[in-house]
Amino acid sequence: MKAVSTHDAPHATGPSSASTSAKVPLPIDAARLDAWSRELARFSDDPAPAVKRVLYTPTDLAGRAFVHELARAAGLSLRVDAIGNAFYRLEGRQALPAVATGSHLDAIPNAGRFDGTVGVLGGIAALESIARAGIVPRRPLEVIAFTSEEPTRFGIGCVGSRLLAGAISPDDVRALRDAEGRGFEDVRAEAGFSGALEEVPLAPGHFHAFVELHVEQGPVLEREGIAIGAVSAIAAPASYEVLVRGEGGHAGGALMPTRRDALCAAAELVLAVEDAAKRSSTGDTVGTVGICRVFPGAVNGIPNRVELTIDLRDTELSARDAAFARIEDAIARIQNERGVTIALRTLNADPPATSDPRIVDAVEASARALGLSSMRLPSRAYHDALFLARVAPMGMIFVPSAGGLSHRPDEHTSPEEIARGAEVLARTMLQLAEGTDA
Ligand code: HGY
Ligand code: MN
Ligand code: MN
Repeated sequence: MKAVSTHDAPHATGPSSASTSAKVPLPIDAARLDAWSRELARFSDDPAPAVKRVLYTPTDLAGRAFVHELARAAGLSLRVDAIGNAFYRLEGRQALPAVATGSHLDAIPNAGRFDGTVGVLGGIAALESIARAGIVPRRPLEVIAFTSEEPTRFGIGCVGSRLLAGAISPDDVRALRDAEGRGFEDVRAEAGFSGALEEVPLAPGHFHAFVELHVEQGPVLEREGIAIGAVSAIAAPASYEVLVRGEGGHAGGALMPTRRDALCAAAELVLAVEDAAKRSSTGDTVGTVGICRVFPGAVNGIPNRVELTIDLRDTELSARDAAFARIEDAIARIQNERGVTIALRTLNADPPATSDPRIVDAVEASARALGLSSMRLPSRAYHDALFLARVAPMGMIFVPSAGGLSHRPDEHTSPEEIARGAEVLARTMLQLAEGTDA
């Protein structure tokens, strides 16, 4: 789909200023926002209550089209770029760099209905509330639905926001292959997106600020009884793919001393990843092996090849690096002791991002203005905001996750909590848009 502007937003009438907009109520209809979320969750390739929307699948495209329609009905204009990032825009009084928000609509297998969607649907509801209040912000406001925040199809997350922020090159995107060996460009074209990937990157300064609303995906806000999280930093994510090669053979005829079992070696590596994270000095390091493919996959065939992925994170880059070094030591030891070969390829190893203090302050001020409690906390999940931070001052707003759960069908945040987050977002964006900074 070419970058398009399918409909121009009607301009709300009557200018406004920071003082007026600060006092104007910006109500968010919690029930209607929840209805949007439930309707969007019906676009899924997993049976309810699970949600699965994988990049460029028909279900992903149908979910996008549904949200485009919500944005149009909310009076926002639409632009879609060459990789599928969608920009929903409310014009401002002055032609200045916009204040943006946004998140993602794709969902990993067996996910819930809140991860990502709260930031897109909540953003649309926030801009609609501003327009309905008759406020014309000094700066334009935009909601972005980023393409491929999840790594499900091509192994690397945030492809749309990385490309937009210049954190991945168009050539490296074109080199991506999915598990069936299909190239990114073929899949993108088949999904109807055309135009050169070179058109996607936006220069630093294109946005005045970027603030993402997201469910916490952790237990802190609920445990502390806090309504709003003002995110201080986003953890540094890294992911790797590992190929363990041993020697196959007959499960009956090959005696134990002769074996070079790839799965037994991989099992030691899986436990080494867990141990490397647990031994971290920060207590914040997390290590996960989420994918393990065993070949030939026969009950009576000794595994000769195992493919693994490793996901490793910490808010402190040095701690993540130290954990990675422990994993590399384990790889050398296991190879030596078991006579296997273990090849590791880095898929991504990104630095952390720190929120802009002005945006953190604006989030806290907006929560206070609504009589809501707030606290500062890091995000251990990564988000599109991690990459938007490279081209604009960044901040995030968290709302609680029940039980701290996410990436599961039973993830939950109440309609009232989401509506509160959307109203804090609306106020924060207005405050940033009306700000006197250039
Ligand atoms: O994995 C993450 O942190 C994000 O949910 N993609
Ligand atoms: Mn996610
Ligand atoms: Mn997310």
